[in-house]
Amino acid sequence: MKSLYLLLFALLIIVSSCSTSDDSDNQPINEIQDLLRVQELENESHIIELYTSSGKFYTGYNHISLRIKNKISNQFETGASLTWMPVMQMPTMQHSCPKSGIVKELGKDTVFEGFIIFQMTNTDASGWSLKFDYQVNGEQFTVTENIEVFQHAQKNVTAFMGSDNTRYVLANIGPAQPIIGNNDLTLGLYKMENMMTFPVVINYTITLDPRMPGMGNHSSPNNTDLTYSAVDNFYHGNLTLTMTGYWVLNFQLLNGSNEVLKGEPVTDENIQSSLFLELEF
Ligand SMILES: [Cu+2]
Repeated sequence: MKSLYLLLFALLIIVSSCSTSDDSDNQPINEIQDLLRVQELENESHIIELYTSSGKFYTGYNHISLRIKNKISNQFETGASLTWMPVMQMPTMQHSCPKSGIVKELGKDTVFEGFIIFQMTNTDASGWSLKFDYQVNGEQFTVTENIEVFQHAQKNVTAFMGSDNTRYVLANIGPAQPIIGNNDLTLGLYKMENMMTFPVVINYTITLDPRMPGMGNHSSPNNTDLTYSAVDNFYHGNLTLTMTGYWVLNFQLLNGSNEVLKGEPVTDENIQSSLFLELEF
């Protein structure tokens, strides 16, 4: 009887250890954890899956992850080089918007990443299309489809004309999750060179004056002007938020010669700069 128990016990160990090792061997590594699928773009060869943290595209900065599924092998491509072109069709013309290149996500086998900054959209989310040109194993592919871009609740991006007669796009990149205290305010600044080209503007200065219009338009201490960083091609400064709620981030844009291109100081008479973004947390 005792030996029977021993035998059962031994079998139990073998079965459980087998199933454990099976589980870990077959467990697919979920490379898109915490992301939601926005859309798929399909041609004869591939399905390109687009992901964001919200599952939607919004006006402003969108960090986008994507995978390329091979329709014959049903596998995700691990090696590819991609470019993309977002285009908005307006009644009389079309234009693009600021965007990054597309690179392989660090530490991932099948996921690529980049960002797009949509500076506008139609109220029904229509108007934009997204085109990919990409290369897999030396072969060239392309795919284009309409995408939906929804209006963000806050003004998190602004397109404006500077006193130098240049059109600019300024966008809030981060913090994604603002906190009470010090925040690394990160902004993207781009020049509209033409309808399709939006290069990064370097070595300008963006002054910062955050205000709470709902509370006597008070500001906060220890804010710093934003300066350009060649590390990530964004502008950084300290944003102090003393409480939760609705804030207006008032800016002035200064060029390399410290000439003001857009925006005014906030005073008792002028409660808001003409160059501003909104933030609510
Ligand atoms: Cu447009």
